[in-house]
Amino acid sequence: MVAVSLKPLLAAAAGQRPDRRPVWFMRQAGRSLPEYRALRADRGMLESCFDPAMVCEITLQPVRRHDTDGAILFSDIVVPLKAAGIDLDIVAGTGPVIATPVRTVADVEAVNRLDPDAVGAIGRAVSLLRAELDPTPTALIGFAGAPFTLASYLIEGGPSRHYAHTKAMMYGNPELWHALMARLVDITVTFLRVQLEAGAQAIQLFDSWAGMLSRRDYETFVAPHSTRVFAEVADFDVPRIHFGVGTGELLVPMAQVGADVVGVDWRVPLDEAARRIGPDKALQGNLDPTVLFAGDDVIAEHVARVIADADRAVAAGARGHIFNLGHGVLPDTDPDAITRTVELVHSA
Ligand code: 1CP
Repeated sequence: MVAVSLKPLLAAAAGQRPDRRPVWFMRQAGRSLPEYRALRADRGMLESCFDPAMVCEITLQPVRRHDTDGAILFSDIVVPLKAAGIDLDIVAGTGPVIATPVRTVADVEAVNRLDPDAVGAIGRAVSLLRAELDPTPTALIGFAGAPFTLASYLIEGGPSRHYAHTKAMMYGNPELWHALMARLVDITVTFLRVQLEAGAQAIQLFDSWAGMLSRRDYETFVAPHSTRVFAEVADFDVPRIHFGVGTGELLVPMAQVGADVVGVDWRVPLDEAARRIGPDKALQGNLDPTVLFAGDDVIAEHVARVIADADRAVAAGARGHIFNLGHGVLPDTDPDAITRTVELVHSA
């Protein structure tokens, strides 16, 4: 029997040495691409997220253009909340906006379970994508927002700087906090399972704003819930990636909630991240997204440094490296800078 070799991203996550270093970019699908802006010109964001053909096409755009090893499903972390009946919109230039912020017992009790059929369109998009991607080296990554980051949008009502209402509930009414988090775990697990059952080959749980918390608060108010998310999808044999911004102080507990791959932002060099996390986790990251604005020579220098840091991390026991940015592609990024970055990573 001929051994079927894993796609590079899956191989790196599994501790094998793929023939090319896998690379993809958070927010690679979206406003940095003129073909995305053209397609979205007359279609709302949420409307697009529930249209399987649109999701498939937008997910594939950056893969075709940049030859990335990961295709991140085009969706949003608030899509399962919308499908569970929460009145919200994704507003251009702002992000998710919740009609009635969730702050009281009655508000929390109104957060319902997610019926898998309500995200059936996302499952159908995943199936379409698998058919397109199976002959290629690119793996399909499904995702969800982690309970804390979802809670922050629900409680604040939208993007926030200080997370004052979120932390006020966490500290002031821990019982209500944990009740809300438990409901968000259920929604997140359903959303991820729909993607996994349809064929997602890896999943990423975005706890984008967890870096606002101290380690102690993370361990008390967040870790048990994120642990349950990973545990309830553990029957699928796919790499589980976990990422947040500004989480240098949280790398240890975030690595312990059940991820195989830890995403690291640009603040902590990957060899230092590996030292903190310990062996046997793969690392993902961590080029500063603003470097893509600094010209080819600077990009080459920073890509080489990230790769050298990653190689030291692997030599010290990290399971593998998936190249990515330390956070999402900024909307004004020149798409050619992204393409050149992929070429640099693949030729390193
Ligand atoms: O390539 C991709 O990554 C596209 C798919 C994708 C993903 C993985 C989108 C499309 N959103 C997300 C996840 C997401 N959404 C996160 C986690 C990743 C991260 O930290 O960046 C978060 C925090 C959100 C919430 C959100 N949705 C924001 C951020 C608001 C804030 O608090 O600063 C925004 C701006 C959105 C809207 C959105 N989501 C996605 C796109 C392409 C857009 C822009 C919508 C548009 O085109 O008008």
